[in-house]
Amino acid sequence: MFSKVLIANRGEIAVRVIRACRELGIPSVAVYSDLDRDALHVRLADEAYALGGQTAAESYLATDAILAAIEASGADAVHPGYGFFSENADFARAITQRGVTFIGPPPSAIDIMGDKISAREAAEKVDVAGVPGTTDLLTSPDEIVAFGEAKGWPVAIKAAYGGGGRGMKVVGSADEAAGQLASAKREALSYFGRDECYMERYLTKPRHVEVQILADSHGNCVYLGTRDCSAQRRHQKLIEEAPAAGIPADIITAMGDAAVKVAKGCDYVNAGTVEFLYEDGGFYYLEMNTRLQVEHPATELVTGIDLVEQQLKVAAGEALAFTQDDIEVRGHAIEVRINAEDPAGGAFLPSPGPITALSTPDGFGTRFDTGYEAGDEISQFYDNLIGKLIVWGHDRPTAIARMLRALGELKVEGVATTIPADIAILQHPDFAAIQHSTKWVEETLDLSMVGSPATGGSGDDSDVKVKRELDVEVNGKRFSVSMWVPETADGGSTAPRSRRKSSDQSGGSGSGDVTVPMQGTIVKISVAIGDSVEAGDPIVVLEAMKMENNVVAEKAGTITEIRVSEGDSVGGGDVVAVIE
Ligand code: MV4
Repeated sequence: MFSKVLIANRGEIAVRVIRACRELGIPSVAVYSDLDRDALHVRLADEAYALGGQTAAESYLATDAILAAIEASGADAVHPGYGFFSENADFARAITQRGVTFIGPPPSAIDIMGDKISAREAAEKVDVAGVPGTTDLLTSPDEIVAFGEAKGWPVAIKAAYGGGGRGMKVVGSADEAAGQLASAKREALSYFGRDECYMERYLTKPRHVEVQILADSHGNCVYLGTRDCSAQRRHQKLIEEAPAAGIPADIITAMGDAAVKVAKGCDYVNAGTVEFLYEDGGFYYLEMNTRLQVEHPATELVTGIDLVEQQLKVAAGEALAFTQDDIEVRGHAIEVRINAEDPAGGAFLPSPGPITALSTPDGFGTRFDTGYEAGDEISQFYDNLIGKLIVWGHDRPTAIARMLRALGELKVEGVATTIPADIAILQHPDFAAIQHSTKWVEETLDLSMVGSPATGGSGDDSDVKVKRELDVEVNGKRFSVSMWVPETADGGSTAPRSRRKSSDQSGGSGSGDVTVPMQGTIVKISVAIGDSVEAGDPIVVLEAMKMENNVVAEKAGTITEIRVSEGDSVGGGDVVAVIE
């Protein structure tokens, strides 16, 4: 086993890995940016080294600073967590050359799965079917028309060197083929620097079902059941569950076998996830994620297998201590991601800032993984995951009820969170009946009743009110009351500042200048000059804090100016469009 493990990450996943190391008796080393000097992962690790810098690029992605920390600490292995260096084959090679173990897959497996066409070919080679389509690069819209007429519409055009759903275009009929192909190529070029595209049949109501696998360096590979991650918006998962419910046992077995074949086909070692689309009883391979995923705890709760412990053991060269027959999926687990985002009206605007109060749920079958404590700040420079609430129940309805109970106990103050949207999903009859698909949150779920937390009524900033909780006792009985008091009425206010500017959907008197709330990249322009818009209509999509955000109109009117193009970088406060 390793003598010291450096965790090249931050937040809840760094804490998760540090805990696994401690349980195995392995000293852990944290690294930290200037903003994370007092972060939980730094306090929990046995040693910690400064990387310097604030943004991810200046700190957790600064190869030289990480290599220096490895050198200084004498760590003999690095756990990359997820994101950052976790799927970076060059980083894995660089540390391996220094005699340090990368707690992850072989770099060659990362390379194969990092490129969509080679990932599709890797599955074809082991007879695992993707969505019907081609691995040939598209050269003309005529190919799309021929495919659509033969196999049926719609057809999806995907970027060969893309990922994460970016650059995917849907062609509904022959007359859209040329326009959508041109648009797909343009987007692929601007995001990925290459414009090659291929096509597949487009599935209109798929579920996102993924299989957790675990492989050692002795040729053993097992699957640890499925997860359903269909409850997502703009490719950000909101709720994940294990197992994927309502799928016949023989299909689950076939998916598991397919996942193991794909993993073995690329000589995989480590925990990994093979993604499928599931529709009308059929499943289609999509891609493989060559890392530990955010939603891994859902699998841990139904299998009893500690995935980080297993990652450390297989990276150290140990053989798996169990076979496929030993693995049993018991009961049902649900994970809810608690993000610092304001879901008011379905907008999901990032809500960075200090967490003024954090009180986490507990009780039977309840787990909360976080990297924050009250007083810590969610920085705009990193992802906005505050924590993950994971529950286990003996069946799915029990797990849903337990999650709703636990969410009721969870209190996060100072930042807006996704909790109201999570509750709306968990209480929805479609979710209970497993009638949701990957499109469901965006197309069916109604979040118009979800308001911003801790903001007062209408008006300008001079009468901003904040919510105050107060306990009172009346005739010996305890009551909790909420009061909305002017923000300025108490100097020691720790309540959040109003986010009205970006979240108020009701008013029509806002500014005609459409500004972005923070630095990021414009990934989509949703309007054209001359369009008439209502207050609350999406104008552009801004990618910031690793997620896509709708920037909405503050007032109704006509678009007279658009000052940005897709792919442009913008700073907080920049005007991107004008409404008159
Ligand atoms: C698809 C699809 C339907 N048909 N491919 C989006 C992300 C990328 N990794 C693959 N994605 C999709 N590919 C075909 N042929 C629907 C999606 C999709 C999706 C997939 C998984 C999870 C969420 C999704 C949300 C929208 C679309």
